[in-house]
Amino acid sequence: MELVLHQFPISHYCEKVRWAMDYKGLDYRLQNHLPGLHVKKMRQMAKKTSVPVLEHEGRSIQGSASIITYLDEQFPEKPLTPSEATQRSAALEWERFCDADIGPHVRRFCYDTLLEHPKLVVPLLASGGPFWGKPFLRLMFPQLRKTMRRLMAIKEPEVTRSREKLDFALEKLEGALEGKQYLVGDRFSRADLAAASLLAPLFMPAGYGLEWPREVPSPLRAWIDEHQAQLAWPRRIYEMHR
Ligand SMILES: N[C@@H](CCC(=O)N[C@@H](CS)C(=O)NCC(=O)O)C(=O)O
Repeated sequence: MELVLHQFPISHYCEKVRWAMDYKGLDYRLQNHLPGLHVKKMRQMAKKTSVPVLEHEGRSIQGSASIITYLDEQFPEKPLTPSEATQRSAALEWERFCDADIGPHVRRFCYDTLLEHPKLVVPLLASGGPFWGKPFLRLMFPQLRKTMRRLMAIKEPEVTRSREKLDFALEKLEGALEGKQYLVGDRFSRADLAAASLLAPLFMPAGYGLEWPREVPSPLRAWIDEHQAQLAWPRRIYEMHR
């Protein structure tokens, strides 16, 4: 039966699942939602309002980590979860860290700059949606920006805290890798996939499937420029596995 991924093209948690499904070579359909207008549909399908949600054989699985576990159970070829117990828990622990300590901070940090540039951010938010999505979000933008800033606490001192969290996370990754190619063992796993996809908005890889802005304004631009060396590893993971 058909696999349907409910998603926002801009969402890095959705990219995590897109990548997992592409890596496994699965056939699936993307159901894109407009941020804000997704709430009702998600509530009908799952407990929370967040995307990604995967629909398959009458089941709805919400949350990128649960979806990857489900995919590995249902489609065991090209596993993303290591089979050996110690490596398996290490990979799951890395993924938990990336989901909690990278994903929300990348999002807050990026939106803090992008929400001040409606011409850049509206096309990203409306990407892949209905033809009226862009004019609709443009019209609603002042309210949308206010709501997004409130829901994701995109304000000081939280933005500064997120920047510190990202600095810490990049150092932690660097320390764990120490010249190795992968976070767990000697093969690509959900640990690397989680880290690279959740950091991806900071280096904007083509494989993500979003038309990234040509110019990124500062302070985001300045931070990205300063962190090029630390972003080289996730960039390479994209080049090799996406
Ligand atoms: N831990 C969740 C996080 C998902 C998440 O934060 N999704 C955001 C988009 S990046 C979302 O749907 N926000 C709107 C909402 O929660 O209603 C996962 O791994 O899937």
